[in-house]
Amino acid sequence: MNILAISDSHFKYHHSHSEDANNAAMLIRFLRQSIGKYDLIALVGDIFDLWFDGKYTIVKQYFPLLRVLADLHDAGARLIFVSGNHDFWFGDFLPDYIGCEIFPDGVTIEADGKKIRFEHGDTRTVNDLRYQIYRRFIRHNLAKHLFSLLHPDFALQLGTLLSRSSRERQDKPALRRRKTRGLKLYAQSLIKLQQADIVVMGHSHSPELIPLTNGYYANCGDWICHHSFIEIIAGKPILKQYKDIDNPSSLTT
Ligand SMILES: [Mn+2]
Repeated sequence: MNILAISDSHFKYHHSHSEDANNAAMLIRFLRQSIGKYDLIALVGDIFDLWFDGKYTIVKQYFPLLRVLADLHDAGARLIFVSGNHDFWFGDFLPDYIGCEIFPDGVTIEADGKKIRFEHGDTRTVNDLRYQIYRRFIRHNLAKHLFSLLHPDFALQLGTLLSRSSRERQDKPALRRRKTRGLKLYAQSLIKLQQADIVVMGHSHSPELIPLTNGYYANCGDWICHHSFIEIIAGKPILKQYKDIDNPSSLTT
């Protein structure tokens, strides 16, 4: 079985920097080149920088990404989407119109005799109680319902303000690294308990493939700095970086 896992592209509806637009275009090109190559594609959270879909509405700026996801699905790939800390308010759009299965807290898949766990990782950081409380509140159905009562254009702006303020509170790199150490520890414990052979996560934005006793911890990295992804071919994980031949400047990174 050929599996692709990506995370943390933070695809935006509004590009405030030219880098955002470049990263978005690169992701679309990569996914377009992936059509027909994979049996399973795992989207391991924070694919969208902010997601919501209403009873009658979606964010039209996401159409290029949604279209390629639909094409991947139509070409035979099973699509699984694990919620991140930026994309979790999913309505029926992704499952009903794209054919994406949604897993709010992660999922374990069996393939080629391996148990593969996909999880974003935001609940596995260490010393992060404040975020865990915020997460409970923001994922609550009441918060989602109140948001859905707003005009979508206004809701989107409000959501952007909220996520911007949470970004401004973001930790310095050293503290972030200490917190995301929890992801590898979690992977180690799952493998020890024989609940997984390969644990694929995101969230840290650090691409990693670490062999452990009886398994692997794999982190997809991101599509902001690294343009990295994990392939699992016949049960063997590989960490790769996309080299964008249509955009030669990306080859120097
Ligand atoms: Mn995240």
